[in-house]
Formats: sequence, C-alpha cells, structure tokens
Amino acid sequence: MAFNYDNYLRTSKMPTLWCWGCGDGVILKSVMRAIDAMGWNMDDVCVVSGIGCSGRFSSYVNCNTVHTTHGRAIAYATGIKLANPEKHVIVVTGDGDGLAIGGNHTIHGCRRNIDINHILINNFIYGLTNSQTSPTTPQGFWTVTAQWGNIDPNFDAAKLATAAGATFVGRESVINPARIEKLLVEGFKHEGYSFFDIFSNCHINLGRKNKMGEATQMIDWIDQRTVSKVKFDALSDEEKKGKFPTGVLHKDESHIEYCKAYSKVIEAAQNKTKINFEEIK
Ligand SMILES: Cc1ncc(C[n+]2csc(CCOP(=O)(O)OP(=O)(O)O)c2C)c(N)n1
Repeated sequence: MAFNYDNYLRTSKMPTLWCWGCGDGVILKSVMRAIDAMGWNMDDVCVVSGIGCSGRFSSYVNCNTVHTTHGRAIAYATGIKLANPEKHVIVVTGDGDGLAIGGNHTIHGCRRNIDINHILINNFIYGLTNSQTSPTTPQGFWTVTAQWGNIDPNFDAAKLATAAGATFVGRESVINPARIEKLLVEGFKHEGYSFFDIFSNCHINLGRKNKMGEATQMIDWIDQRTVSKVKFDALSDEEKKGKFPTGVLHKDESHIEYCKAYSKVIEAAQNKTKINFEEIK
C-alpha cells in the first residue's frame, strides 16, 4: 500500500514554499517514513528548526513544532529535550543555520551528546536569502558575496560533528531517499547526538549561477561527489579528493547521554550529595 504522508503532514500548509524540484521535499518525505518506521506517536515528536528554506520544515510536520531563530535551533532543542527526555526531538537546520551563525551551537550540542537528531540540510548555499556563501559552498563557485568565485575552504560537516563529540554521524543525499530513511532510522535509534549531513540540491540559488540550473544537473553533481563509505575507504588519497563518503560514518555507544548525566545533577542537588563522576563518563 502506498505510504500515506497525510498522516504526518500539515496538509493545510501545502503547497510548500520550496522551489520546484527542491531537495527539501525529498528529505521531508524521508523523515516522515523514518518516523513511521520508528512507530513514534506524533504527540511524542518535536521538530525544531531554525531560519532558512530548511527552517520551513517545522511548518509542514504535524507534531509539536518550534520554528526558532536563525542559528539557535540547537539551543531550543536542548532545552526541550532536557525538560522532556522521553520525547523524540528532531532538529532541522541549513548549512548556514547550523554551521555559520549556529556553528557554535552545533559543536556544543555534539560535545554534550544530548539525544537529539540533527538533520543538516546541506545545499551548499544560503538559499532563502538568495545565494550568499555558506561554510560548505565549494571553492570557485559564484555567490552574491563571492562574485569572483568563492575562495573560502569548506567545512566537512560530518568530520566537524565527529570531532566535536557527536556519537552518531552519517551522510546521505537526495539522490537516494531510501538510504536517507535507513540512515535516519539508525540514527533515531541511537541514544546520543545523532548528526545527519544530508546533501541537497539548490539548483535555483546555487545551481543557476553555476551552470546547474536544472535540478537534475545539480543532482548529477552531488552524485559525482558522493560515494559509499565502503568504496570511499578503498580509494587512494588522490581519488578521495573532492569526494564525500556516505552511510554511517561514526558510531560510539560508550558515552553517557546528556539527559542521563543531568539526572545525576538533579539527584545530587535533591539529596544534597556529590555526583559520582564514575557514572557519567
Ligand atoms: C540573526 C539573523 N541573521 C540573518 C538572518 C537572515 N537569514 C535568514 S535565512 C539565512 C541563511 C539561510 O541559509 P541556510 O541556513 O543555509 O538555509 P537554506 O535557506 O539554504 O535552507 C539568513 C542569513 C536572520 N534571519 N537572522
């Protein structure tokens, strides 16, 4: 039977504000299917988003939602999760939202290993505000803030999240929605900070200015840049240049989740005892 997205969407908000062919819709549908696969009740799910095209995500999902300020979604999500550890918190940011203005919040969310699911929709540009350079815009690309070509080196968001302490890190792209869904399910099951670097196409505000004005052209470009982790690991250093591995890139279940650690603070304060730091490693 066909999947009934209406069960999970605010259909009254349709159509979305996203451009025709935008990858954000593909990711939205993948998230719906992953939530369904988890068997989560939508009353127990909270979707938090920042500002940007990606920020509109929370408007369309029929659950508890908070559309927050630019770059601050992780801070809101941290508060929501700490106050409601039994709820499932999903945060959606763009690459600007989550790596530029909100880069600080992202690294500290990862560092704390709080059990939130951070989906970074990485379309390599500030989409909503019409093409300013983001921390993932490739070098040489034209943007309105780099009209002679972008000279800035990029962040590899997955490496950044891993280095900052996220305990589940994965990457997929809109080329394969089934793989996004599979990755999300695995990350949703993980207790701790789950970071998903999802490559998406913004053919309108990035592609059009860089000879990829059709969605399919930008999707082909993403296809050329991504390779499964298994294949990536077998490449030479030279072959790895400009390529990004997909799939589960990092998983570590040896660290305590932040809400659990915080419960020890509450316990110690209530009992006027000391925290046993052996228990919160
Ligand atoms: C404090 C603040 N600074 C700047 C803006 C303007 N602004 C809105 S969205 C955005 C960038 C969005 O880019 P990204 O996060 O990559 O998301 P996308 O639109 O590509 O999904 C900016 C700079 C704002 N709303 N608030």
